[in-house]
Amino acid sequence: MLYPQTNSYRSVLSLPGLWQFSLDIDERGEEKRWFEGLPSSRPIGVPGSWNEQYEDTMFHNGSAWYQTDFYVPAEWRSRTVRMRFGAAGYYCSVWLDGTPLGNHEGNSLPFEFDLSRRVKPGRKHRLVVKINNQLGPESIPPGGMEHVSEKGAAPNFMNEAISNFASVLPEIQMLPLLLETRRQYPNVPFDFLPFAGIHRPVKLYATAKDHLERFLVRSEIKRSKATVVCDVEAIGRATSVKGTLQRGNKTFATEAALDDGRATLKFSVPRPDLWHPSSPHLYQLSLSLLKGTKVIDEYHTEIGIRSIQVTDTEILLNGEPIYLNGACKHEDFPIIGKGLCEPAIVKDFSLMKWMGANSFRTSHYPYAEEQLMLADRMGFLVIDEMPTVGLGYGMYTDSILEKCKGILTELVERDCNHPSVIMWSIANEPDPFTESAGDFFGKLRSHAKQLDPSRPVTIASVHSPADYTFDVVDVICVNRYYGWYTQPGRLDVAANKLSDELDQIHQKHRKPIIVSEFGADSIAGLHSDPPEVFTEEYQAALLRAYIEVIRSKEFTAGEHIWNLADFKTPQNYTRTVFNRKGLFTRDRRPKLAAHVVRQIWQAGQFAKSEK
Ligand code: GCB
Repeated sequence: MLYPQTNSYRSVLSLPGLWQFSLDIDERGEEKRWFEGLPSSRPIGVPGSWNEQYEDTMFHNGSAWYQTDFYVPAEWRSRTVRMRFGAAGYYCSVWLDGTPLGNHEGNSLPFEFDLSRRVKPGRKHRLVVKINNQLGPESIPPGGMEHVSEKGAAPNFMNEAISNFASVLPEIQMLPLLLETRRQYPNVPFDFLPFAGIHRPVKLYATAKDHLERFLVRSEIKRSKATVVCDVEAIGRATSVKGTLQRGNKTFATEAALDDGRATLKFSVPRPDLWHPSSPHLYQLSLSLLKGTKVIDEYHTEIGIRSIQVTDTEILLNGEPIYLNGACKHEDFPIIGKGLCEPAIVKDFSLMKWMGANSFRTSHYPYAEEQLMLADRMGFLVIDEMPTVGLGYGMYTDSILEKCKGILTELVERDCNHPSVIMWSIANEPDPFTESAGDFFGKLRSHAKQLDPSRPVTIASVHSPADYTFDVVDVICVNRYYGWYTQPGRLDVAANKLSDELDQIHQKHRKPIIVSEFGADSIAGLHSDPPEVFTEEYQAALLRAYIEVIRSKEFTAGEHIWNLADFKTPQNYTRTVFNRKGLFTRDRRPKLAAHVVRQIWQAGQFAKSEK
């Protein structure tokens, strides 16, 4: 599924704006045939999550309906026309002119429908979308377990989690308590608001009947020469495909015949300008699809030439060690929630540059494609994460594995042409204590390798060295909160614990380690001397202490602070409306920690930053 674009052979019609919206409080919308048209409605902004647009939608847990009307241009007659949702969910059902188009499950990846036989120039079309955000024990991510366990249909995985933690880590007194408090509203086993709605643009696009369907790009670099390989798939009766790769005044061209709709283009690029965060060189790739000598479709994109490898202590980018410094993010902005807003993305990226960051993780789900486009251009290394957060506790079944494989396939297909994406993260903090975890994630890792042998695989883990998933990954990512959830106020003890644990993990597994989350909440404007928890000073001191420890190890490959900005969470008594571990407030004003970390990153303090 290619990202829609307008060029001489393709056109895109986007449907942003004020749609009509109605909550389906008693879940009778379908019975009342709302798919034919909403009887009453109020306006809602699309794209955007529904949560913060009205007071009564913030915690709405159930169905809601959207409606809009559109016309297609006259030139679209006898073209292939598709409707693509960048992301909407969690469960989404779509009707066009009162009849079903299809369904989709999941909140963060695109899906599309073929409308070629359904739309006609000159006719007004009505699009109706029903979204249900009730997560369950089989949704990815899971949720709503309280409701399920009442019916006895699934184990109460929170209780299981608590006893698992207690048996493996008896010293961590706080964790069971914390998990207990995560009986939160909405009741989800993760720490961000499960935003719902049509989060990303809905676009109609038209192509020729015979068209380019997808292409995968990879590069092989040997000495001072690169070979860029592009596997192309086309639909219809085209005969060949031509490609050009261009940067500055250098252009490389090649052509291949299609065999059963497939062709492989190979570009030889001597002395390539390699992509790197400090010099994110991009090449313009243009593909033309031909029937005989006639061009019938075209697609233009940017690619980067770079390689990524892993040793037992380092990540190598273009053969040189690279150290990741940055922050994890969320798709979370005031009012728009998870909704796509390009200015907000630009703002975050500019803040990350201001700090001297070179990377981030898409915690805890795939971000909008526009974020990756910007990462390619601005030079950020991205750990691209699946929406598999809060997994475990009775979920390691064949059917959930198949679902996860499907999600991973969609993710790799969507993102694998981005040079910024250097690693796949196949989960955040799954329950890792049973062999079934090792088996489940082992299979998911093999699937990732089948889809894309060129990138390392990781899992962001929160648990102790007794973690089955450490065997499965290429790079170990650990999320650690000593000095916050445990040893509060004791940064000296916390630093020692972190240091000892990192040594132990590396000794046992001999893989590079990224500390993929660490941080402390701070309420902007709250100060103390000596630093106490929740103050800006404590947050800054904790981050400094961690960075010093992490950089003192020769086997660490990165540090990702939790989080770039404060973000909205479900309600529970450990959160004051937001998770406040942001370097910036939710409206992106810097806290003391942002200045302190910026100084460390910009000034290249501590050994590793010189890498
Ligand atoms: C974690 C989770 C993240 C939470 C964070 C916290 O380990 O991965 O989703 O928000 O801790 O602040 O507790």
